[in-house]
Amino acid sequence: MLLLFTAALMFTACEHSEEKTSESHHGAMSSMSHESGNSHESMDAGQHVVEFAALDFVFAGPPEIPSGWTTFRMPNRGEEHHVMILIQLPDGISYADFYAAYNQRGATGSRPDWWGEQVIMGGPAALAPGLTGETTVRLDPGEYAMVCPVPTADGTQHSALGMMRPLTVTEEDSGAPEPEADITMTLRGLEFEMDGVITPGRHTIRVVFEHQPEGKPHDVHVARLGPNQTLEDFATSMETLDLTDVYFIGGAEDMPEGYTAYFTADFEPGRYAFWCHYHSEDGMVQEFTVEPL
Ligand SMILES: [Cu+2]
Repeated sequence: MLLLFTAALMFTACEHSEEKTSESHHGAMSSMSHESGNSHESMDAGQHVVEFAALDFVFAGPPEIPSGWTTFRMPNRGEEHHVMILIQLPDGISYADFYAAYNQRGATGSRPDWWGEQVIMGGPAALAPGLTGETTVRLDPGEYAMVCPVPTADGTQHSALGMMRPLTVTEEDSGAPEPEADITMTLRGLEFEMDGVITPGRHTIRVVFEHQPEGKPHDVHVARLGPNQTLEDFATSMETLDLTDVYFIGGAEDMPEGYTAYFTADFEPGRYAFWCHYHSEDGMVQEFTVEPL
């Protein structure tokens, strides 16, 4: 789908010419969340969990998995933020075809007829180093590509550095049930519509993609805000794709209209932001607070 590469372009639009450090801010946040992020409990007994570790710059995990409800657990063992976008390839298109087309598109801008038939099927959203993301989606059998288009400081996409790989989803069904959630988020307009309150602790949030505007779908990334970081500061960082001062704890990458994803994250008391990749420029950035118990 074009979308991914629009996204990639957005990610690479900003060149970082200067080295920035923000030890106090980032250091404090990192130490804060490392412990809970390393939890290995899955969201729910009975889930089918597959683990793909995110490294700089590769996804380490199995080459094939069963179809059906699947929890993608992504420990970020790298030093940069990562995402995992699952792309279902059109019937008859292999990963080798996709890879060749991807490179050709990068080099010449041309793309094959089938390019627009790829379908983004979600996956774990932006995740800071040291944390473990868990996002559950239901996948049909087929050939997939797993991609991280997050840019390095010099603007190179992780996918170009090796963070792109094939995944075969087999006919065998995982048999796992749809997860249970204690909070539901509905995405249809420019608001993250919440049914339920996020309290301190671990939550599984159901994300209902009720309306996906053509060519510009909703997704949700959750960022923890620093003590002195305003929502405006955060929005500015994301506009310029300067990831130095941002700290994402997960979420759900976009899926087609009518689909549902689930993500699990650990929340400590504090201020957070929901951020939608394509609609942040339209104001789809929303602050919320997790109040201490
Ligand atoms: Cu990455």
